[in-house]
Amino acid sequence: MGAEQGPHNVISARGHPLCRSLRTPHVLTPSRTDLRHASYGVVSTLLGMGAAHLLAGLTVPAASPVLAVGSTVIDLTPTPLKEWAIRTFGSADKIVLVGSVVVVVLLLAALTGVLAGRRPTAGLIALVGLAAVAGALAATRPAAGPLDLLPALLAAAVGATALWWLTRLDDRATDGPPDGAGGPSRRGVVLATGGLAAGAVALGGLGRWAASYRLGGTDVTLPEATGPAPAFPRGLEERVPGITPLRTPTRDFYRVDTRLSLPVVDVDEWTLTIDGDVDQEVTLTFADLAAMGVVERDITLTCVSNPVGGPYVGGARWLGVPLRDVLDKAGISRTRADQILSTDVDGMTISTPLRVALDGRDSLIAIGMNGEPLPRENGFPARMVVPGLYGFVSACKWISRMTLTTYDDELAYWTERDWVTDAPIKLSSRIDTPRPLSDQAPGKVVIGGIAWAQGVGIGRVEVRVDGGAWQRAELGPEVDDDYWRQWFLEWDAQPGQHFLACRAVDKDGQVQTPVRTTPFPSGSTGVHEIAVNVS
Ligand SMILES: Nc1nc2c(c(=O)[nH]1)N[C@H]1C(S)=C(S)[C@@H](COP(=O)(O)O)O[C@H]1N2
Ligand SMILES: [Mo]
Repeated sequence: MGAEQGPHNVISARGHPLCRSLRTPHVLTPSRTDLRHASYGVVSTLLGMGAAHLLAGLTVPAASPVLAVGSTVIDLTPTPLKEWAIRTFGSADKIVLVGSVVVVVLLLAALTGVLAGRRPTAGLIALVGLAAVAGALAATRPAAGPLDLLPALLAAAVGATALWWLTRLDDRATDGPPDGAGGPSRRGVVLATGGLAAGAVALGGLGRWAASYRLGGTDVTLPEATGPAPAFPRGLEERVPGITPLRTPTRDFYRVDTRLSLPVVDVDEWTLTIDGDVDQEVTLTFADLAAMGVVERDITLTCVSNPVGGPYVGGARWLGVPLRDVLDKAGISRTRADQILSTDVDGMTISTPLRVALDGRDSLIAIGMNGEPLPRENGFPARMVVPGLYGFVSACKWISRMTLTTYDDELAYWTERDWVTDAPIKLSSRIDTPRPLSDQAPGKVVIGGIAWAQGVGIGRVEVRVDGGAWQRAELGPEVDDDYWRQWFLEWDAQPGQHFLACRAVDKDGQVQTPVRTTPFPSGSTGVHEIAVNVS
């Protein structure tokens, strides 16, 4: 990739008569040489990264240098910057992040190459140093093992060898055809560089494929629910085109987590341990869980990072074991714990206030979603779901341990980053249709969307046009109080620009506040207001 930019042209341009005459001034010669060597640094680093990505794909995907560095950057990113990235780039935030990491790494790699051109040993040491940083980061991830060092070691070995080889080829290269002394032609060096670049891309691609291939299927047999949810009502989708479907199709369900690669979980080896301040520590297999008696619940999950009007909210039918039943296996009647510290298969932690989770709401260890096993993205093989709490304090995906402990003794990932510990989902609503800034024909326009008040239920939804009086919208079918509610209102649109706003009122009469707050530290508030053009 990197080798296709500037350096190639510069190298081949050297045969051009004009360029040849430019070769003499000493100021220009070093910079051209530097550019060539920079390309060697970039290509060698890419090749090392590609080889490491493949090895990681075959062993521990998250130990890939790119992913290890990326994950560390995610963890170290200050909360306001993270908020900004999610706001600005949405779900593409990780692509932007990995892209930025790669750009920085390749800049460093280019410098390494330049250094190697001048002082070969120093250049090689710098390249090994780059790989060592990645190795250190991979090996210090929460659930890292000794295997996690291997990809970085391989990156160092492959990268340094390639750099040494290219630097040496360049040294011996001649401007004409290969000379009698065995020196390669300039063209030969360019070809070698291009070949290694292609190799890097191929290795990296193979690594990606290996990782996803190893993820395998998620086909487990789900048990029948002893407490099946009632028949799911028909939503307003047909009546109100453009409205959020009453049940989010699984593939469209939002995804929010700190991961760059999906964890590889073999369900036959997976276990869930309950420990900490319990009567006795227990470890359950997937079969143990599935045999415990599962219930089915319709619950709307929401992310604390969802801005007003944002997309990080979804409604699904979850199949799972009541959380209390799972904790009772370990015995918690005498516990002094105030939090459940959940740990995922890779050591990520999420804490949930114990009393809230067990206050009678339908908290689950979920193993199914919309009639299927959990998708990889949403926590296969098991996750926590607690209605009414934002996901970051409740919905631990790929859960492998629940430790009964206290906030004084242990801090979870987001608690360390100053988010609140008890985070009830805020009463909110969103306009789905018409789309912001869309053009509408005058006459009947249907304004529609969704509203949620988990735990209490939506009492009514109101719509305001151009700052006028709040008008009551018509509600869609009710699923349950933990589930969102669709709504719509017919509006007689007159030509001009108009502002449309909505607000929810819960069944207790609490009105959604117009006061705007950011998602940090306990969830955004404010009403969703959009502009549309009628002409
Ligand atoms: N292991 C793990 N679980 C996690 C997270 C995470 O980063 N790691 N993110 C949480 C957050 S912030 C939310 S909002 C929900 C999102 O669940 P979803 O991706 O299935 O929509 O998962 C929660 N569970
Ligand atoms: Mo979240």
